Amino acid sequence: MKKAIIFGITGQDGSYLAELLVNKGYDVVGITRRVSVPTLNRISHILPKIKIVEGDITDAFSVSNVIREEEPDEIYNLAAQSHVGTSFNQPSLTWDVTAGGVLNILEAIRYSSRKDDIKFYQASSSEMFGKNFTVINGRYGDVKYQDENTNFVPQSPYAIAKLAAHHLVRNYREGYGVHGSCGILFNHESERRGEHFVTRKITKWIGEFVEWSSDSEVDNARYENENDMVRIYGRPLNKPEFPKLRLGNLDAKRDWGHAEDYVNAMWLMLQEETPDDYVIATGETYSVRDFLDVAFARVGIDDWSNLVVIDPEFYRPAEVDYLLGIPKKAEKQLRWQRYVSFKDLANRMVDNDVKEAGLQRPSLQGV
Ligand code: NDP
Ligand code: GDR
Repeated sequence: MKKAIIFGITGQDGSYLAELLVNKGYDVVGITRRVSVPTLNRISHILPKIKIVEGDITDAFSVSNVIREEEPDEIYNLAAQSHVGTSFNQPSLTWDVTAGGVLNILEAIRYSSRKDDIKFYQASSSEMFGKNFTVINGRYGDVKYQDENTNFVPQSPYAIAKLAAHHLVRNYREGYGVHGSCGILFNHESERRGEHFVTRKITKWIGEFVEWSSDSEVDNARYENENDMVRIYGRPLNKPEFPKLRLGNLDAKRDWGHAEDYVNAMWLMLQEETPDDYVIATGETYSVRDFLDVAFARVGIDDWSNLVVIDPEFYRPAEVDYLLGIPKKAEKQLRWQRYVSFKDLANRMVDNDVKEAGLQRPSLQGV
């Protein structure tokens, strides 16, 4: 039976990867950092089947200890300060975790007596391409895309830290023979996506808005007309208006897939004899505005313009305008493919958040 260590098991990808590996019969060891509130909710359903070890990726001793004691066959590093916007406000922390943490793992592998038995996966990012893309002249005009040959021009402290880590993996691969592969993953989302990333922020808001709207219908139905309310309460019962959805740049374009498809690519990379780097993406790009269109349409709202407010707070000092990844290398070499379309992704996320908002209703909880 193979054993895998996952750094970042409590995150979106960590939870899906842990499920995948458990289903494949792996012994899974997840590293979690000590925090004052529990962060295990995404993996609570598989906790009996995995082992949790406390550790922080910035602590070199805890990293090398766990690798020595657990003797893993595969190590997946998904741990990071992964929010691009936050990285502008906390660049130092982002650097320490997202770049320094990777160095700690690589050093532990380099000095391990089992160095040649360990395969390492690093979560690199399409953010490393930043504002760069490759252009080809297609039949219908120019096509802009990124693949393994596109140069990196990172646009944020997060992307710069990821790029440093990416080069460290290459350096340890070439210099010390570490079996390290990097997945250059484009944006991938899911029902488990963190609530501060734009897709989930949108679908979570929609869920709560739908719930609020249906609640006000109940309120309205309770009283046949305004006079009833005045008779009972002395005034019409106007619910406070639902706060608008506050967003930043709606024109940014991303290549969005589903996390479940993407964790499979991570595993496939580590089954290869030779370590390498792969772009994982859908080959399609949509703007934040497009995502809003699809997500609102799912709940029957065609015009969302009155529900969304542009708030400069959510603009970034430097933006990545355009991402469209070509995953040809992974499709050919790893036989990787994705199954969830952009529309299905948005619909699944909206359905989940509408359902979750409904479950929060006090009446349903019997509170
Ligand atoms: P999340 O933000 O959901 O998860 C990040 C994980 O890192 C969490 O488990 C978090 O733990 C953990 N972590 C943070 N700091 C530390 C630390 N100091 N020590 C140990 N663990 C730590 O990210 P995703 O699951 O979305 O992404 C996984 C990885 O892939 C990240 O590295 C991300 O940068 C990268 N990536 C993600 C993409 C995406 O679109 N999702 C695309 C490309 C790359 P805790 O729960 O305690 O906060
Ligand atoms: P990104 O994802 O920065 O691509 O990084 P995010 O969802 O944060 O932003 C995507 C785009 O939406 C714009 N945007 C907003 N973003 C957020 N978070 N909140 C808003 O209110 C908002 N309004 C507009 C952003 O400006 C941006 O253009 C994600 C992370 O998962 C990284 O860890 C990962 O490496 C990359 O994807 C690939």
